[in-house]
Amino acid sequence: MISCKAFLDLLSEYDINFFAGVPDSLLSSFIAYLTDHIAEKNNIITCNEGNAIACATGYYLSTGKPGAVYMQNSGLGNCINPLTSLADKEVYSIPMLLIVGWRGEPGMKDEPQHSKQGRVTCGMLENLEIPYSILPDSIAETRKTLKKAIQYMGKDQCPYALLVRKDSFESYPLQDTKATYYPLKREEAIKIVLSCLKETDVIVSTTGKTSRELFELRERLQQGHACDFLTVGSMGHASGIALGIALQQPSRNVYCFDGDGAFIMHMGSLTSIGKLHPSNFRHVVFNNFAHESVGGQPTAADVLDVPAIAEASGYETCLSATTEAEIKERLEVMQNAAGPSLLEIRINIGSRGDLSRPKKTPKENKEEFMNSLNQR
Ligand SMILES: Cc1ncc(C[n+]2csc(CCOP(=O)(O)OP(=O)(O)O)c2C)c(N)n1
Repeated sequence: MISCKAFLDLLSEYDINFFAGVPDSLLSSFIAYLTDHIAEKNNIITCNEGNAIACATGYYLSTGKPGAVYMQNSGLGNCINPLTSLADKEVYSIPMLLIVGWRGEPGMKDEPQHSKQGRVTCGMLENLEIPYSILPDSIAETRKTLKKAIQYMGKDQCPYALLVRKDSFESYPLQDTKATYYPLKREEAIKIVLSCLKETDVIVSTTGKTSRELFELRERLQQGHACDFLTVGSMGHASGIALGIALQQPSRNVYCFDGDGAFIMHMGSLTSIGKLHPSNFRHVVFNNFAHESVGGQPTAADVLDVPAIAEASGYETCLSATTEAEIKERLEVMQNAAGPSLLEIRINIGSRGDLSRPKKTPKENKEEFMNSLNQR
């Protein structure tokens, strides 16, 4: 294991002082350390990983120095286009250090949504012609690896990747949690929303702890899981999935349970929802202003007016709530109005330490869900 401070000091020795990216659980200590020690201007937590490649490109164009982009390997998909058509040496040739959390590394036990990505990560980098090394577990070896990366970026003027295995960094808990003081946590808020839904209402829930909590609550309430589609991967796409369902199943109410980080990651989805305008589409955004599932690093939600964004995108009813009474009252308003509609629920960060993971496989979830929509 290496210390976050030692790694950051080493990057600084090599004149890498700019960071952009989306948090990842394997990198959570290092990103927490950056969040606490680097000014926001030089550590941009971006909406998605492609945007981080763009920010690092802008940094390089204006300083002549490579920056670093951090991400989970699942974020590689979000940045293939800017990697091939912007940073690549056959296009603008922009050096940058990619720091990639290697979820699903072959031989390591991980969740189904990470296994495939873990297996193809090296192949993806090879196809993209991006050279890479695995981050060593001592700072002396890391120094040698970084030297090689810097030399490569200097000579070939293009991205170089460092793959980061599980437990590579010593633990560092985020200090600057930008504490909020709302009455509810996500799990409590989900429970209240569930109490206001009909048995036949469909839920498409987002990546991370939202889906895990929904699964556990359904178990505890003995409600079954057939109407819930748990989007365990593909962060930011729950609303698009819900749109696809809502348009084909106009007699069912379709709820998207989103997180602020996921909502922001593919906020463009709102334009399709506003334009296609399904009356049965109901968006619930559990806004804790953070990427809580992977370490609690802040999102940009503190400067956003989520209901106003939805309204400007063509949604009909757009509301915000913080208390149980407000949630119940505003959900009723939404349920009696034509959609698409959105309820932002402002919540406190936090979740149970013993939260488990869905016991059903994604394919079992899909089969049961399609049965409930009479498609099997
Ligand atoms: C493309 C992609 N990038 C990053 C991740 C890692 N990741 C999983 S959950 C999560 C945080 C989600 O934040 P938010 O939607 O605000 O929900 P919260 O965890 O706060 O409930 C992140 C960054 C991912 N799964 N996929």
